[in-house]
Amino acid sequence: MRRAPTILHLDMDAFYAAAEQAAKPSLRGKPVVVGGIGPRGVVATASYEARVFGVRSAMPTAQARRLCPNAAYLSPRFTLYRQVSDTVMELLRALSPLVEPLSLDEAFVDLEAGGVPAETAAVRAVGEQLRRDIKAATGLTGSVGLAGAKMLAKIASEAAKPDGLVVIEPGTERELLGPMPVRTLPGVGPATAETLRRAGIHTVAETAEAGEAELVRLLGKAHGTGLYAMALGQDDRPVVAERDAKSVSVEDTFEVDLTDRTRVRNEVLRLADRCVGRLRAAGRSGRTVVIKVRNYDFSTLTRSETLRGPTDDPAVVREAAVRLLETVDTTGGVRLLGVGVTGLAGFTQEDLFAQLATEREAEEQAAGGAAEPAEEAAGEPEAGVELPRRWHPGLDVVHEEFGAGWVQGSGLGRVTVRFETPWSAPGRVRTFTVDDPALRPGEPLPLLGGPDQSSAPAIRPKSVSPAGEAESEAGEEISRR
Ligand code: TTP
Ligand code: MG
Ligand code: MG
Repeated sequence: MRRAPTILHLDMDAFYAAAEQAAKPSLRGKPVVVGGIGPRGVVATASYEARVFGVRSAMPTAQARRLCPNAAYLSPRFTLYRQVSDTVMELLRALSPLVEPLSLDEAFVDLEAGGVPAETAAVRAVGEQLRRDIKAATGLTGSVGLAGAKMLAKIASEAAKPDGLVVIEPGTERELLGPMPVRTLPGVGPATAETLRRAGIHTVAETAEAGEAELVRLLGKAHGTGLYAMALGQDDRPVVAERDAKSVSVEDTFEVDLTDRTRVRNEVLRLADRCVGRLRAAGRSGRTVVIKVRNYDFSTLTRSETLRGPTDDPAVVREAAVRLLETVDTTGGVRLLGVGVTGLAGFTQEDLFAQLATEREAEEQAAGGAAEPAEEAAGEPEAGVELPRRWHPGLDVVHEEFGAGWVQGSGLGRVTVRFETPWSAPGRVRTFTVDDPALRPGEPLPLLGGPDQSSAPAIRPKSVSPAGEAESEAGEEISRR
């Protein structure tokens, strides 16, 4: 534990949904749900306006539609989110060499390693300035937590949401954590919480009072000891720059052992996507794909496969992970699954081109299933009918006469488009036939900028486009590695 709150945790507010609201003026202040829009799709996230109705991440989209029928339901546009993420991560890297991205919208920063004086006033000023810089550079808001430990910094940013900053002064953490539900602590899922509840333990304070021996008796050695330390606010994990890391991996423990083979496979696919998300957030690629399987009896094994070259392609990592899974007997039940990529390299030029080529494809695929990528592409209202193009709601289009807009909906051979841009007033809706030759798919527009940039797509191949400001930064980033 540090004596000053020099660990910063940043998390963007309602990230995908906020990016969509910034891009689509007619949706500002309205409920927006981003995710798989098909019948088996899952919610990736919901704007705060939609959360009021109970819509949450990972909820089936069908359930969200029942709770909040008037929300806009949009397919994700990962190209845009990655672009915003890159901008945010660059701002963080300007604060310290020790930045640990956890996902596209979230990272730890070690401010002490960045030379910020170890005093509350100084770190608070840096956190507030960062929030202003993020707003200015992206148009979006993020929340900041500052504390002397990673766990506490993350709890602080959660408490700061939305659009806020919270500092936990070292020395006050036990008092602050005490009344919080035990679920607040990392690693406490519904099953652990239930075990603790049956033992009369509901809050963090009660967890600490129970004592280490009792927690070990209830939860086993590793989990019990770890939980006790966290209940005391003790967490000395360092911030690790992903750039220096040798591997990136993600894993999940399941409340109930998984026995269904399809479910196991879907979880592995989901983990592969999450792993690639972290890999990309760090601007890295890797050569070896690893899976980890812990069986019902706690026996744990890993399998790995080394590719011909480094990759950050979700399809390649998914395929390798599934191939590896096929070599493992999971019939007894699986407690934990993990997917990792090791042998990390920075981006090579070759990777970049390969990435650009597959990006469209991956988005097409993801647009149907989003948070549940294992699902097949969404059934459109007119599924079964041969369509010349698929117009997913939320995606960018350009019309020869009316200019840039986005798909509001499609069905029965028609597509409705709202013509507006991030810097325009809310726009009008027009309807076309799905094969209207004047209508074609567009590129994400920059969230900030203005009419003078309206012809410039937000994303261009970084290494070949003329140097706009964002691209020249990215170019330097690549050559540094
Ligand atoms: P989060 O930071 O967990 O959520 P959020 O940014 O939408 O909202 P907030 O932080 O204000 O509570 O996740 C970041 C993005 O990751 C989110 O916008 C969409 C995506 N995501 C999924 O696709 N599936 C999920 O289950 C979760 C939790 C997030
Ligand atoms: Mg977030
Ligand atoms: Mg997050």
